[in-house]
Amino acid sequence: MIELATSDPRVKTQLFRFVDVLPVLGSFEQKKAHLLEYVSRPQEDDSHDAAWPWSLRALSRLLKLKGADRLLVRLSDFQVKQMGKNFILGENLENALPKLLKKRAQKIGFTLDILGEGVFSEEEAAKYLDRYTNLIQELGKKSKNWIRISPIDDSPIGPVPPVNISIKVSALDCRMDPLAFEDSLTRLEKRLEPLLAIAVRNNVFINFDMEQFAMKDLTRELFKRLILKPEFRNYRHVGIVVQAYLRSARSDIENWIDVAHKRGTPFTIRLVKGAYWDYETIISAQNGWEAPVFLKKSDSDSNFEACTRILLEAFPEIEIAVGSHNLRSIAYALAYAEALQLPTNSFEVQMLYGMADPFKEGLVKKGIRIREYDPIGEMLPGLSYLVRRLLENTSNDSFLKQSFMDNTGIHELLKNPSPSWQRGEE
Ligand code: 2OP
Repeated sequence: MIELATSDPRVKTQLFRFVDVLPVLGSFEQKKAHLLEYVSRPQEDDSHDAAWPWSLRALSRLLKLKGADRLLVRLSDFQVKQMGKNFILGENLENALPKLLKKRAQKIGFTLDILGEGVFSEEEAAKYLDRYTNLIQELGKKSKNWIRISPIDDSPIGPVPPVNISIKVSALDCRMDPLAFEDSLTRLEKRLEPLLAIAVRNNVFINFDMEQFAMKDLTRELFKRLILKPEFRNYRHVGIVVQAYLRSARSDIENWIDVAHKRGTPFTIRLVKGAYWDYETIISAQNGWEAPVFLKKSDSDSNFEACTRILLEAFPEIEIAVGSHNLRSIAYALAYAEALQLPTNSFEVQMLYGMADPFKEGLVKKGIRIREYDPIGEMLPGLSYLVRRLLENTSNDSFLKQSFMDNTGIHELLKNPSPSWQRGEE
């Protein structure tokens, strides 16, 4: 499916539209009608039929054949569900737990995320808060009997909790709005305080995920206020994300270093490139704003390396989790840590479930602390997550596509991502 999507941008768009709507479709007729609509040339496309991608034309012809239509609808249903399974660990903790323990035995730690973001009602927000509370309590209790595994459960400055949970704060409040900054903060603080207290009691690591740029400052302020409270000030096992595709990433990191200084207890920063690039560029273009993200992939890659340097140099005041599937970015972090003579377990590398598995194995062999981001939940609340994964895996700039589909050579993959301003382009 991914190969089909990368064949033509129009195929990609139509396919994503179908994936996006499929989980809410019930009957065969509904599914067939939507599939037919998406494979057919849309009215706004002013070319002629022969110019419409052949794969979509072939599908549309098949869908009109009696008998073939049933088969095709079932096949696409199956394919989308399969694709979901590739990126979602399990529907609930019960079926995910054996997989998590197996991974731990292979020296791959986890951070568990409950799929769902940007909720629309208070009822839904309360449900997520409840689910996170139960998850922390249940896993915290169970993990007391787990054996410690090296290197994933150890860092030079102390033990690392075996249970690590990633939270998207937009799942916990339906009125989270940067324009109502203080109001949103007050509500979210009230919801997250008890959650953090339970995490502390159960020795569970809590990570705040980063979402759209519009929510960044709110999420940062929330995290900052919480971790500076007397009851959480000494708790090391909290973390937040910095997205290197943001032009503000470096100054945000400098701010975090000041916070760490003031706090006196380290916390973790997960450095990622960022998963909302398409969204950010489209929203800013639509509004006539300057994009908050770098427009060239090499600029994000190069900024990632600069941020890696700053964060590794800040150890042990701040701990870094390098979140990437890009061989060059990971290799850079490893090499820079070595140059600083930091022990190999002073940082971790994080990768998503279902992506770049051979790299995970390679890092385990090198004795690196590696953690997998494992989402649990159902397809419907997981759709945005799935679409982000599809976008990543089908982007022409994607390192994943280059490494695992295009057979790009190792020298090319490890090439220095020289930023465009050095080439006089920006
Ligand atoms: C995302 O949800 C992994 O947090 C990242 O796309």
